[in-house]
Amino acid sequence: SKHCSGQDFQISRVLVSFNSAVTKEEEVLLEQYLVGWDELIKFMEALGTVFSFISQEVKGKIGILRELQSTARGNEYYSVRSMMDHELRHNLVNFHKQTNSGCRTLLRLHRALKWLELFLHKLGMSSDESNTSDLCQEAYNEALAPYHSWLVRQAASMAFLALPERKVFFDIVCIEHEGEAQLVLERTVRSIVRVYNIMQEAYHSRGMLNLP
Ligand code: 1PX
Repeated sequence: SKHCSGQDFQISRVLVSFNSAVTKEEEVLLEQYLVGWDELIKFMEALGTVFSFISQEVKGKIGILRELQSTARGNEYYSVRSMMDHELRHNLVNFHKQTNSGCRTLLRLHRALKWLELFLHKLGMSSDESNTSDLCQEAYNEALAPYHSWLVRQAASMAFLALPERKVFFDIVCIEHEGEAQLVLERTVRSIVRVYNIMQEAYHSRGMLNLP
């Protein structure tokens, strides 16, 4: 459709951004990673107002990280590992209570990326009879629900019911023919998995997977 040639959301841009976030040395570049999230926000905004509480939440997290990048020590926020080591070295990471550290903020986006990986994978494998709300809910239950409060879980489940059906979805992400959906989605999933695994290891090796 027409919007796919313009500035709107394209699933391929997500793939390109997350791919370019990973260097030869297996570093994740923070700025490129956030550009990937910018692309995802465009998509959420195309889905309509029901999802704006979710995109506002993501924008808030991105805003905190960009703010940190713009400070005097901003160069320390070049890659995920340089950010972690900088914040740990200067005791900026609180393991007992919630703060606005880069590490705990990025961890929220990191967990959400697991949801996206599962959802896109399920969508790629889905058939005509599949229901996007169900796929979304299943992925959410696996990846994100364990970290969310009861109230947030209820709100999320309500939002999922407003998701468009598969065909509309493929149109929004600019997949023209259903036949290419699986291929495009699997390539996107692979780029997400690559970034996710590197970050998971970085959080794990520093004992930071459960930051409040
Ligand atoms: C084909 C492309 C699909 C693009 C989808 C875009 C990705 C959306 C990812 C949404 C992730 C949202 C949550 C991220 C942060 C978070 O977990 N925040 C919670 C904890 O924060 P705190 O600072 O208090 O520790 C916060 O409590 C959560 C707030 C509201 C989020 C509610 C549910 C998220 C649902 C998951 C995705 C639904 C997107 C539907 C679009 C297909």
